[in-house]
Amino acid sequence: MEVFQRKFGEVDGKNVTLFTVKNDNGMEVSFIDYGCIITKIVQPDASGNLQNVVLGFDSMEEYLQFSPYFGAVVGRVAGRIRRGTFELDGKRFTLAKNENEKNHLHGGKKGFSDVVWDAEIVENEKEAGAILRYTSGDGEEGYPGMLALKVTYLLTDANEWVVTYEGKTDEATLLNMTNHTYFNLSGDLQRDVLDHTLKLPSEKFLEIDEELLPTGRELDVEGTAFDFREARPLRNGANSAHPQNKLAGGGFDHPFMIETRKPIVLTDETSGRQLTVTTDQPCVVVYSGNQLDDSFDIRGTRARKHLGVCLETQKPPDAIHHPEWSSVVLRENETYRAKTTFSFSVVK
Ligand code: FUC
Repeated sequence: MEVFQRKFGEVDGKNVTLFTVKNDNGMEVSFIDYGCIITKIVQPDASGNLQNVVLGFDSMEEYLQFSPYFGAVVGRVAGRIRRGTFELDGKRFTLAKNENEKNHLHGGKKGFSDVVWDAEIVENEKEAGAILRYTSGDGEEGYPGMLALKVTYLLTDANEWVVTYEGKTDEATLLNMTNHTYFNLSGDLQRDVLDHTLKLPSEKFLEIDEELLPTGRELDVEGTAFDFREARPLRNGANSAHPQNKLAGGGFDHPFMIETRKPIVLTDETSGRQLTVTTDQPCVVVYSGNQLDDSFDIRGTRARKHLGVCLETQKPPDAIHHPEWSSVVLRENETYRAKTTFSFSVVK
């Protein structure tokens, strides 16, 4: 399989390159080396119609102006860190507070989503994509340690988009990366994602507060709109009177504790498109695009609430303040590794 590349734009005096990889089934994934942003995923529907199933833009300017982390890799730490501060080995660190000058969100003011990575193309018989590398300096956004990062994107001929993350540090630091792609499997931006169904191997989700940060309580999904053990439409959560759905802005902005390697399945019955996500991570943040508004256009269509859904596989947000959850501390003798596979198919 082959990777095509062309100039996409410029940022900070650097060229940004767009990479496109296609397989024999008509599937196509495009990404740029800025923020490792997935700009487009083209997938056939049940009748073979090829359409884009993710939210993204065609110009660098739009990514710089509007993007709510569309398609990007986020880090060092995905999600929010309360008050942008934490203690590690007896030392207090202060991070960039990029949400309401209160909390740290998705890596800060200039996180992994806002820098140009070095891309090395990978082309094999059955898969192709790129290895993207970035070195995050000691003190970047307030985090300790110099971090060497590697993100690998591969599209396979089995219609899988495989994402692997690796990180090494020279001093103890925090690392918890994810990809922030907004899916809309309908391929039609006239339709939102509320009729998509989701199936999730999760018995517990994390309660959030008004600042959308986990309170520390794990709640039972049983008897709530959070119970996705059987497939159900996202609309149930958008319409739900559950205080947690209301707090999230009408829908979901919640971490779910999941059994690793069990499939998370998103389906759009109308187009017949299905996405199956498998991960080695213990948590997925389901964000139903509640904060998307009509302040910008997405490829000619006005953006609006619920136009996409993110399935952010990771360790729990704000885990540094909750020792009972998986640790996001990375030490100098360790390698951070995470892998998530997005597998595209159709149901008749
Ligand atoms: C998600 C959410 C947020 C936010 C953002 C763009 O991960 O948790 O609330 O709005 O992404």
